[in-house]
Amino acid sequence: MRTDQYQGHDYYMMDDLLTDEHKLVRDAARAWVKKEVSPVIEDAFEKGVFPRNLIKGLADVGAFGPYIPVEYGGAGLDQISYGLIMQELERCDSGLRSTASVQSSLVMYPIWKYGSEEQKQKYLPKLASGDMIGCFGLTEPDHGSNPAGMVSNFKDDGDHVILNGAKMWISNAPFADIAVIWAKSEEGRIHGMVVERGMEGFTTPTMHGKWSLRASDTGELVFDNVRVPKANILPGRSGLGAPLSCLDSARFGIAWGAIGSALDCYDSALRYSKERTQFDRPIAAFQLQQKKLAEMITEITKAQLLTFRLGQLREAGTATSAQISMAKRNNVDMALHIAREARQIHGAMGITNEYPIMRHMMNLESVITYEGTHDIHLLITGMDVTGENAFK
Ligand code: TGC
Ligand code: FAD
Repeated sequence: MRTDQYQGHDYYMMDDLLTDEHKLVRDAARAWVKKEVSPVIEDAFEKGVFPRNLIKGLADVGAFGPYIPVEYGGAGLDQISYGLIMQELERCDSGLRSTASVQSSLVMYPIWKYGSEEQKQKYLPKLASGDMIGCFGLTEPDHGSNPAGMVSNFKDDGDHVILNGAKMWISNAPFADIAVIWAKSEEGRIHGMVVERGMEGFTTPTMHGKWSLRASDTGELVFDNVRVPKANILPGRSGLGAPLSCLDSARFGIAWGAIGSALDCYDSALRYSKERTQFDRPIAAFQLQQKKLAEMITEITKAQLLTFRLGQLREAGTATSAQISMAKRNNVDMALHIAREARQIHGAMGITNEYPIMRHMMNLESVITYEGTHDIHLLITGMDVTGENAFK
């Protein structure tokens, strides 16, 4: 196992734009990742399991609900701090960031934004401390990019509802204590509700066979006449806009996270190119390798600038969904391209687990698909600039 030598790369002095708190939060997350996660991540990835013993550490570095107010157990930080934590986690592994972004933006966020005061008090502090883990069920076997077509549904039954249907590809499902899920009422309106492990008829089978995001557990959510108390329905908002607003928050985190993967690939490639000698020269001295490295740091720097500005807009409450889509799409694609280039710089060594490159590359194949595919985000930008809907 190699030592994690990563130090960060800041070509345009972005650190000058950060506050002391931002740097403190980022450096704490980085130090924890290096000490606790880097030594075990390759093994977890190979075994295909999320290392659950990391949950407490994730909570301690503020990765669960960074921007949720302190009164609900969150860290009360701003959006840029949230982004920086996601960047540090994904610098190590996208699966680690996934666990944190699902917990923060897809479970805590909807409860905080749309939950009753009782729901907030009941769930948020435990989610923030990692004593409870949540998952988010929107995607169904036949409805991925088009969640509006979902068939999961519930019927009125006095002070309960009866929930039926199935969700697929759900991060953290196999071990989550609760699931924030989205289903249609008898009137066909989409509502969110909290389904708890142990409710009769609720099962969470694990999905196997992934070549990507292996250090994250993925599963199904199956609802077979589950009696859910009406008190578990999120009262604050219904309609597709409710889950999509949670995606805005998670996609924002992914835009930052993808920069982390790219930085790690660049960092490894730069170091390797200086160490590896061929034809009596370090390969870093060859123009073709310099082209790759120069383009990598250029693209990373552009993504850092785009994402920092997005963080300012998000903090001001003025970032649009389309702006978030642009950053998610650009940064994940940028990171995947850099991973492929970095793999080549490492030659044959690039395909081994001695280096993080192939793991990042495989992970990014999920990241470019989940939270809205590369195509869907392009269509969101296309619709925003033309006013024409090319989805349907
Ligand atoms: P459309 O008619 O455009 O919109 C329906 C309503 O929603 C509003 N809206 C939004 N609100 C907040 N944020 C957004 N980003 C929003 N986008 C749309 C919209 O204004 C409208 O409101 P109202 O009041 O008029 O009803 O909806 P559509 O059915 O045409 O779909 C649009 C489309 C395709 C962009 C949307 O369905 C979409 O984004 N699809 C992609 C699905 C997706 O991203 N799924 C992700 C599942 S979760 C996941 O992947 C977690 S991975 C976790 C991890 O491990 O990190
Ligand atoms: P489809 O929607 O079937 O798309 C297939 C292809 O068709 C794509 O290339 C797509 O871009 C293209 N396409 C679709 N519609 C159009 C169109 N209108 N125009 C042009 N092209 C189009 N979901 C959750 O709800 N919760 C989770 O926690 C979660 N975690 C995930 C974890 C992993 C590891 C993965 C891989 C997925 C996860 N997902 C989760 C699901 C994810 O959000 C979906 O996979 C994603 O939204 C795409 O849906 P799909 O896979 O059904 O692809």
